[in-house]
Amino acid sequence: EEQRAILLESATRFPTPEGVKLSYGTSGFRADASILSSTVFRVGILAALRSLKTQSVIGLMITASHNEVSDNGIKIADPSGGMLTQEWEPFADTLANAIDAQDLVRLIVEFAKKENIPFGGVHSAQVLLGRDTRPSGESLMEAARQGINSIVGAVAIDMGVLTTPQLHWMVRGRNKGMKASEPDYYEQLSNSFGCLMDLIPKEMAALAMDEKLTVDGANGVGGEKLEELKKLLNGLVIQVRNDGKEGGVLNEGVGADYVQKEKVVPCSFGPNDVGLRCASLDGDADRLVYFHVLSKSNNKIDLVDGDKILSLFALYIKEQLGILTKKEDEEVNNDYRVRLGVVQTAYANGASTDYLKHLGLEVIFTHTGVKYLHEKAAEYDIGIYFEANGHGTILFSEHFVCWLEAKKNELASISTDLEMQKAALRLLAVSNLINQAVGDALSGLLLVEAILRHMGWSIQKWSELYQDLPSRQLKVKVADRTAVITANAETVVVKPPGLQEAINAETAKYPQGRSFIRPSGTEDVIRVYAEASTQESADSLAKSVAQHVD
Ligand code: NG1
Ligand code: ZN
Repeated sequence: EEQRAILLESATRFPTPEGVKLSYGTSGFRADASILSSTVFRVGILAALRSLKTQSVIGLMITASHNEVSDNGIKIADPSGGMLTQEWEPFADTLANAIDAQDLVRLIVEFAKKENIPFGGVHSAQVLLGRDTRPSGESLMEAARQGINSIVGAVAIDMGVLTTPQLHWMVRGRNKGMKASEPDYYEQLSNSFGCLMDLIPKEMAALAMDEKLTVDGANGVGGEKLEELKKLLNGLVIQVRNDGKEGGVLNEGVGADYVQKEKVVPCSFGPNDVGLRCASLDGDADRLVYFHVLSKSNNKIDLVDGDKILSLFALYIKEQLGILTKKEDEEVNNDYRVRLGVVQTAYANGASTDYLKHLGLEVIFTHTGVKYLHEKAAEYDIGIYFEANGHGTILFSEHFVCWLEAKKNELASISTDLEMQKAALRLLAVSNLINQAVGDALSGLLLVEAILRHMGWSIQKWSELYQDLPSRQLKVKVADRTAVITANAETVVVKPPGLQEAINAETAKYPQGRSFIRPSGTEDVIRVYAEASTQESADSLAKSVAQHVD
């Protein structure tokens, strides 16, 4: 009863704006920041309930990632550090759209009963809060805090401005009983990066490599965090541009989303940067792409996207696994077959998929949205996933990490094969470096840098792993995007009838043609993707498919 009264009292302070219906999409709730406080307040309540239910630390991140600065959003990190369980998403929608305070309290009490959530302050709940650099973040943080505090026994811990992956990393770490403060994050990343650098083969270490990396911080949180991290790094010189301190606007003409979609240089990069190795982060630093400027005469770039980062990682991991599990050393017991899986979506460039399959790797496709990729990758000993837009990571199963630890010790005591020992150490260092909770531009960037050094490759050489097929993405505004239903990881339209046949007929007209459509999970549009042997054909294929959607 006391709980009910507190909830009712606080909820009346956060009325919902008229006529707004929100849904917890693949990236939580996102909208113009001005209409979000009641939603954020309610998600605060939900996070506290989730913490009570799981008896673990839960995370709340206030960000709208690569969207414009006037937008904001909120998403929940589950105890593992991953996204909120899909089973709770419908309830998130229900809560966000409750019409008034009474309705809200009724729904919460009902849900708590159904889920057996222990109310009444006997148990405690802990929610970690983080936000990106958006100006609206501060007041939304307060709304979230009030939501959390309206559940008896729940505590909100404000971690301030963070990247999305830092917050997820902290949630995961705390629940594993590890040290998981922001300095701990920098320490773990820089130490494991240092390990990888120390393990670079002598002949490669001797090569004169360009130590300098120039990073576009999207005028967001990633730039300032990278400034912290870089103080702890040896052998890598990082220059951050678009750090948000020189008056640039978040995500405006900058950032990974812009660079990947427009394939041009971001602001404050230009003709003088020809040949430099450059990277671009998105607004909350969970996406990473690389690029280099092609010529002094225009702003075109050679984009090295998520697919190519994935390919670089896959190549390196496969190489190290190959060394570790080779049969030559009689004394070493090699009965364990390591399962390595690579996860992509339909947006992966066809050339990348061909390349990965050619390496002999198992490539699996899932729906768009990192929660799907993450879930799939977690089924492997080592699961590598990336979206073409640069969101991804490498997951190591606990079982495999234990095996690696044991292997490392076994090798140190009996084997004379130094190379095998090094391979084990490298894989362990990668598992510590790369964020196990969610895709992380900062940890991804350090791994790319270490691998390029290991291979002795320039960005140009890396980019030549394969040649991207020309592609085009369009979006079509429709009255009802749910009218389109797809199957086979969104590559085939099953409804409305006849549409897939029309797409097939168009696609057949182009050499190496491939095209699919799907309803967006984050915007009110149908997305069209097309690939073909030339840019003109890709453009024209996308256009004609879009006409069938209209
Ligand atoms: P939707 O709007 O469902 O296409 C977009 C991205 C996803 C993912 C989510 C979450 C594309 C084509 N889609 O999803 O990859 O990043 O946003 O932010 O890039
Ligand atoms: Zn993001």
